[in-house]
Amino acid sequence: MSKIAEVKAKVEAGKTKLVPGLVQEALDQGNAAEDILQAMVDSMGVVGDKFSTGEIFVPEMLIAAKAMSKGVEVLKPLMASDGASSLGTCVIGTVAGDLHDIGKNLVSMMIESAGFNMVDLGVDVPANGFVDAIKANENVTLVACSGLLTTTMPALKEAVETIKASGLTGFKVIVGGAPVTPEYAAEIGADGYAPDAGSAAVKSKELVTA
Ligand code: B1M
Repeated sequence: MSKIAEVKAKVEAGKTKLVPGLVQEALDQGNAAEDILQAMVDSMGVVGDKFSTGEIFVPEMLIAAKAMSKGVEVLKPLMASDGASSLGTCVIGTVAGDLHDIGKNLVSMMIESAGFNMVDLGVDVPANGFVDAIKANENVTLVACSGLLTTTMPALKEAVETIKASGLTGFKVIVGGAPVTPEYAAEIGADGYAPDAGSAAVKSKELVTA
C-alpha cells in the first residue's frame, strides 16, 4: 500500500495518533501536500457514504474528522501564506446550528494564503456574530460563511441578510459548502460563491480587488 493510501485508510479508520506521522512520512517520500490533502478529503467522502448507509454512526464520523484535522495540521505550514497580508481582514465562520469545520478550515487556510489576515469565529456562529466581528476588527474586506447541512442553509441566508442589513460597508460576502449552489448564493444576496477551498481563495481575491 502506498503511503498516501495508508493515510487515506487511517483517516477513514479514525487513527488520530497515527495520521500525523503517516502524513509526514508521505511528505518525506516526496508526495505533494495537495495530493495528501486530496486523499484525506476523499476519506471524508467514504466516511460520509458509510454514515449514509448506516455502516458507521456519528462517533466514528467524528473521530475520522479529528484524524483528518491532525493530518491537516502537518500540511498547514506548507500550504499557508508567507504572512505578507495585503488584502485586508477576512472574517470566517460556519453558520448557526452547524458544527462542521474541516471544509471551513481548509477554505480559511487557502484564503489566508491568498493574502488575507484571518479572523476565524469557529462553528455555530449566529448571524449577529459575523456583524459583531466586522465591527470588532479593523479593515474587514471579506466575510466568508460556510454551511454544510441542508438544514442550516436558512442560517446561511440569515447570516448574509443580517450582515447586509447591518449598514456596515467596505467588505464582500462569500458563501460556500457542499449543499450551496451558485444560484442559492445569488438568491440570498451573497457577493460570491465558491465550490471548494482553492476556488474560494481565487474568488475572494477577485471580489476585493475588483
Ligand atoms: Co456530518 N454530515 N453531520 N458530521 N458529515 C455530512 C455533511 C453529511 C453529508 C453526511 C451524510 O449523510 N452523508 C450529512 C449532511 C446531509 C445534508 O444535510 N444533506 C451530515 C449529517 C446529517 C450530520 C448530522 C446531522 C448527523 C447526526 O447527528 N445525525 C450532524 C450534524 C451536526 C451539526 O452540525 N449540527 C453531523 C455531525 C458531524 C460530525 C460532528 C460528527 C463531523 C464533523 C466534525 C468536524 O467538522 N469537525 C461530521 C462529518 C465529518 C461529516 C462528513 C463525513 C465529512 C465532512 C467533511 O469534513 N468533509 C460529511 C460527509 C461528506 O462531506 N461527504 C458529513 C471534507 C471537507 C473538506 O469537505 O466540508 O464539503 P466540505 O468542504 C469543502 C466544500 O464544501 C467547500 O470547500 C471545502 C474544501 O474543498 N466549502 C466552502 C466549505 N465551506 C465553504 C465556504 C466557502 C466556499 C467553499 O466560502 C465561504
